[in-house]
Amino acid sequence: MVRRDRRARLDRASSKKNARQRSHAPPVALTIAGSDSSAGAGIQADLKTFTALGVYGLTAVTCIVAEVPRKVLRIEPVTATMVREQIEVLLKNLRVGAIKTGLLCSAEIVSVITRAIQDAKKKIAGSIPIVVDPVMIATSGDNLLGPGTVESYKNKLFPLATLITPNVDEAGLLLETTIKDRKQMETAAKALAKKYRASILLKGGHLRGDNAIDLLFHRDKLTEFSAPFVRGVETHGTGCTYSAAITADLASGLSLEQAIQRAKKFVTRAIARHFRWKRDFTEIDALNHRI
Ligand code: PXL
Repeated sequence: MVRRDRRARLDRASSKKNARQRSHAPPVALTIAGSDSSAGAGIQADLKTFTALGVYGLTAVTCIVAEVPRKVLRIEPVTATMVREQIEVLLKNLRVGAIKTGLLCSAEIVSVITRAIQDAKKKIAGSIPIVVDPVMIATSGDNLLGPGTVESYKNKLFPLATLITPNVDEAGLLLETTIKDRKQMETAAKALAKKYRASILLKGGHLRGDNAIDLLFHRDKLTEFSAPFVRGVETHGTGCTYSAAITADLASGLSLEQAIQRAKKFVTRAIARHFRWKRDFTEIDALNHRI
């Protein structure tokens, strides 16, 4: 009898120990973005990046895109109510360490996201870093936004952002100018930071120099992040991957500069170690998110 009691006690202790060993609570990040059927950009790229960087990824889907890297066939938005409810239920039930936004499709969706984040912020002590990747035009050149969406970004979502991550084309569109060199990048990053009272990471990859140079304007200080430009690779999803990596690192508690430095290395490596499939006379590339 005594021996059986002892056995039961040992069993209970050992199953508690096993449960403790099995359970793990990694940092959590939320992406509010579109679905890319080819899985190189959008929520698919974000989730792969979060996982590679040790962060548990949550998603609120804004729209569904039928596409392959050089061709967008169709974009279908999710209803605004559905977007709001995905965000609300996640922010209510999980401790989200950082949020990123990607493709948001329409002015109405930008509005509901802004409201859902504002409402959550009122309830949560401390602030959640918010990374806004202002996705406007696909690498293929396709316009991805409905009418009035850019205005909605400017008036509603940007003022909530911790960091905004435009490439030179998006920054040019926002400032109604063209950005052709490093000097103009500097002026544009400062102008956007002043206008929206957020930190700006202006990505210079589209300028196609020997190095892919990005400029961070944060707390009145300019910092450069540079990596050798990887040529000859189709870079669909690079922007999503970069901003997702920054978000993952912020969720893990890194400072903004540290997060960008690590994310830049991650995205450069994902491009350099890309996948390539050949079929008939075409090639399809994809970033490699495995580290
Ligand atoms: O790379 C921009 C982008 C972001 N998100 C989704 C996309 C694309 C480009 O096509 O489809 C869902």
